[in-house]
Amino acid sequence: MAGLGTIVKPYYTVVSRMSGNQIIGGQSVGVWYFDRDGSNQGFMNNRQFPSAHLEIIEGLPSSVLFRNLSPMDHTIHLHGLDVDQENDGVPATSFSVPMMGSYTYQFLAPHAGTYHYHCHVDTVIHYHRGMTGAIIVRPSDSAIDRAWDGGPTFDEEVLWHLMTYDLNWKDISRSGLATARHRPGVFMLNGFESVQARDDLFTRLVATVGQRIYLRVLNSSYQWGRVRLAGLPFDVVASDGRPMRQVVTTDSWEIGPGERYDLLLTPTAPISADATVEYLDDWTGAVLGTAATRLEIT
Ligand SMILES: [Cu+2]
Repeated sequence: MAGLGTIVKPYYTVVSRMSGNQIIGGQSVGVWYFDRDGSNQGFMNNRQFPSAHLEIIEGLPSSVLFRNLSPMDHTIHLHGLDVDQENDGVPATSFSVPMMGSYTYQFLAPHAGTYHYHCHVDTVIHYHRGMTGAIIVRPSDSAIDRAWDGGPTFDEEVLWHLMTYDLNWKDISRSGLATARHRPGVFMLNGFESVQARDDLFTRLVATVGQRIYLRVLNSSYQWGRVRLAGLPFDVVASDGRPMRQVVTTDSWEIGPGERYDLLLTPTAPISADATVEYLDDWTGAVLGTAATRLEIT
């Protein structure tokens, strides 16, 4: 079924929480995250890492009422969206929202596509702790089975949040010497390592032959991520919220930190295999670790 199970609407209440807990790399890790409409949950309403995703509508005035219920300053930076300074959530050029404060970020999204939001206060740490989420801008008629007005349609839709984690950073609250280098030991998809990601309803790719799977990929890690769909060819149709000038057909695609790509897969034969993200060392290109989920085509 197309759609990610969220109501598409132009306004949200987003609440910051620093009281989350999730098992990461076999350890119980205190995570910080944004929830949607006071749900007390982050990604897909069943985990607290990464943050909840939002789905808004192209061309409609949109707003995110941010309530900071945590004991530190935070912001919401609308990464890739065309917003003015007041609503960009970068403390150095506007302001941050203090404990128990609130602010309504207002903006208009003129292009359907896959976007990103995150806290911009001491970004290195707040982001790594989990204050990062996706924003999907739906076409002007709010359709959940079409990428943009006049764009490709699809039968299944999946959102992949690429993330890595350095357990040495888990108790750090402020960036400094200890965070000068990120050495990830945990490699995830949507906040899960392979063992959980393989069967996660919101992560695995399941369809029948001939159906079109639309895969939105947001790289929230500090490394490049290389996506492979078990060797099957797919189309790269959009980049950072805009259609590709020319669609690229490939079996492997590399995505940098903060980037978004939309991939369209139309399997022509049954297959049961792993779809993978390989996380790459910036300097050498070596594979540091892999996250995998199931690709099941019947
Ligand atoms: Cu923050």
